[in-house]
Amino acid sequence: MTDPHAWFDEARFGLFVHFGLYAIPARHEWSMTRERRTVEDYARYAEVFDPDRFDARRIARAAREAGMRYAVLTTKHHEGFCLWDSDLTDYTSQTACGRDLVAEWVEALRAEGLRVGFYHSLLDWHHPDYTIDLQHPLRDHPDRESLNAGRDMARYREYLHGQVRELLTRYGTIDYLFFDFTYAFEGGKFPADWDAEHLMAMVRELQPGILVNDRLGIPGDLVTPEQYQPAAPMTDEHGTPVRWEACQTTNGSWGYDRDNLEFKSADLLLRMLVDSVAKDGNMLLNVGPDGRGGLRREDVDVLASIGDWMELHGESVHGAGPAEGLRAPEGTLLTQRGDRLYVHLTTWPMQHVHISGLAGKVRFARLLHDGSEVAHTTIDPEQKAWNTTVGGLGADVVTFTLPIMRPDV
Ligand code: FHN
Repeated sequence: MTDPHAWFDEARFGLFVHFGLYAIPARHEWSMTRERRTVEDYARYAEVFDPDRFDARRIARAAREAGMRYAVLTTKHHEGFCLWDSDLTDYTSQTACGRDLVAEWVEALRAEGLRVGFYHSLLDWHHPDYTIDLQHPLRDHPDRESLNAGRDMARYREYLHGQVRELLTRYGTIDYLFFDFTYAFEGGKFPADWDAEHLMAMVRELQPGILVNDRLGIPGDLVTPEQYQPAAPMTDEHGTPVRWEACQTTNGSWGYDRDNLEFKSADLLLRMLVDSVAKDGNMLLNVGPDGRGGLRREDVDVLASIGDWMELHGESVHGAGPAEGLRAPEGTLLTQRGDRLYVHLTTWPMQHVHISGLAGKVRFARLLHDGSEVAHTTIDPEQKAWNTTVGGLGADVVTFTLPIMRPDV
């Protein structure tokens, strides 16, 4: 039987999009709770929500051109504002501006040949029955206990399941569902708070081939390390390899954070992507559209730079995985696809790269970006090019330096 999630391993690279009312205060997608905003005060943003520059097709095209094969949109974040025309609340983009942004998202992704992903928050700081916990905007309220006495989490669970049902029955095949998130400790939320087992069963019944993450607090189809790169391929408690995806950001923020200009370079993000593939994982890279729904210039530029590299090197990422039985020295990442080994140097010029275990296995070494042979050459280091010395390809140890090249080099 074919693995319904094989597309995910082939894809290796996806786009994460955090968009909601929080793009208007433009400080953090947790503004509502960090600033202890009341529901009434925060809901004023819905009255001015007008994402005139939210262009799902433009976002999908930028993702495809960056070499991404799937994309995940926040259908609802913790603030509770819904980007689709839900029957269960008026706190939606449909009510605010007459647009079902989830519908626009799905149509755009399919038009660009991308797999469709939904992020859905389990937390909901707007809903009157969602119990006030340590993450809630009202957590310091003097009457928290009496306020909670009037809240019925069972009614919230019904709302949560009902909205997930809407999302999985109105927009055709959904490939990936990213629930977010369970914090199972005193004063937090446990899987039972979501009725996680029944919710997962419903998801599988409505969308049999869907990929679901691990943040319901019960086992899903993959694990999702957040804002760090695992040190090695990820395994479960028994040492069995597990599917995993690192979710990362371009600038450390998920939602639009106007004053945060600490953007990672395309080189660093590419190293993180190749690092994920070398450890048999994926990378989901986040951008946060601004208060009008437009992508910020820095995100557009970094996705375009990544796309330049992926145009020439994508075969070392898509459908690739760890190099079998080989170890890479510090500063070198190895990925493999079929009988092709890809040697990614993350620093150069380097004198030597020693990769043992290749005796007699290397038929030909060349640069991936232009197909040129890697031979005994010494190029003038002043040209900021690189030295290449290739040991006897039949030798026990193949020694060559192959910087990660980009068209502009
Ligand atoms: O609280 C959220 C956060 O805002 C963001 O959505 C990330 C993305 O994975 N998930 C939660 C923090 O783990």
